[in-house]
Amino acid sequence: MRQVTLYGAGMECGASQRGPVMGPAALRTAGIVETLSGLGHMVEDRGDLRPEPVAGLTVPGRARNAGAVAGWVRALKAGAETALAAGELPIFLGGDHALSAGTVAGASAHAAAAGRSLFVLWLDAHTDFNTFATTESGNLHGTPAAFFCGLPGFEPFLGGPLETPVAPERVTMLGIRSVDRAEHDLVLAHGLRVHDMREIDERGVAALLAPFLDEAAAAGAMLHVSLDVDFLEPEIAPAVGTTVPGGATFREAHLIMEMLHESGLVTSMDIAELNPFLDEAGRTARLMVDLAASLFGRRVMDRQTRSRWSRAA
Ligand code: 6HN
Ligand code: MN
Ligand code: MN
Ligand code: MN
Repeated sequence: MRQVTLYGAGMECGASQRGPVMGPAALRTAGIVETLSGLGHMVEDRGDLRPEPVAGLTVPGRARNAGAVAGWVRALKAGAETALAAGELPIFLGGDHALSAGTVAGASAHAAAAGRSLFVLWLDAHTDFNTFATTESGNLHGTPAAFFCGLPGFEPFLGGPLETPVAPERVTMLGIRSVDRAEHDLVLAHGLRVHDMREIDERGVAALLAPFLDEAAAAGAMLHVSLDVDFLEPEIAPAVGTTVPGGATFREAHLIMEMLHESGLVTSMDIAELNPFLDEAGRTARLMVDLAASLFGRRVMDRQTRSRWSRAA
């Protein structure tokens, strides 16, 4: 049983299309509170966060809505730190993926204060590793991973440098199938563990995820999971503005969630990029809630074998 708290983060200033503002409402309508409560957790919906006002910010180059995004990043960083310090397991309901700049920064600040390391599992079609200098689109939802890994040039987000960057070798990305050219070179140079769809096809999600979870468990680490709707195959998850064909299947996604539950390691989570304006009668929102249910312990059969993770729930 976990103390789970939900925070709406209906930002869309980091994306190119309108609609993610409705993401938190759609996840609530799809029953996220009732579903997680029904699995035996203490669930509290804390409502929607609000961006902090950020004035007088000028940013050279292409980046769009930097001031508005910075306001959200600051509010989300504070929200994540407060929730984790209170011993809660926060789930942030997006909202575009720039929200993770704040949530992961908050989780890494908390982990550093607690003397623990932070591991990040990034489930996405994209690496979101652009910087203010490399972004081609200007959409800041393409940048959060570069920010929380401490790449330079992100001072507008917090009004100064990020003090507790995440070590790139503690970041595993799964589902990748769209990376910009400059972004690609940055990802390789910084040593993130990026598993593209081809690698999933060849080796399977379990073989890719298990060693990462083993390592996090051995380190006594915290684990943040960031789930972008476009990680999934668009045929099963159409409600996102940045669909890319060839995504993770229903079963691959559930298996990842089931392994995460079994690991007992997850300490915070984002559900990002849901755009209900593009959904088909709520089916993507319901799928996201079902995936969260798997992460929080829904299963068909109790396992007969012992978990491979010592801290298993
Ligand atoms: N997301 N690499 C593209 C860009 O605009 O920088 C796509 C970003 C997608 C962002 O999926 O959260
Ligand atoms: Mn993303
Ligand atoms: Mn994406
Ligand atoms: Mn990208």
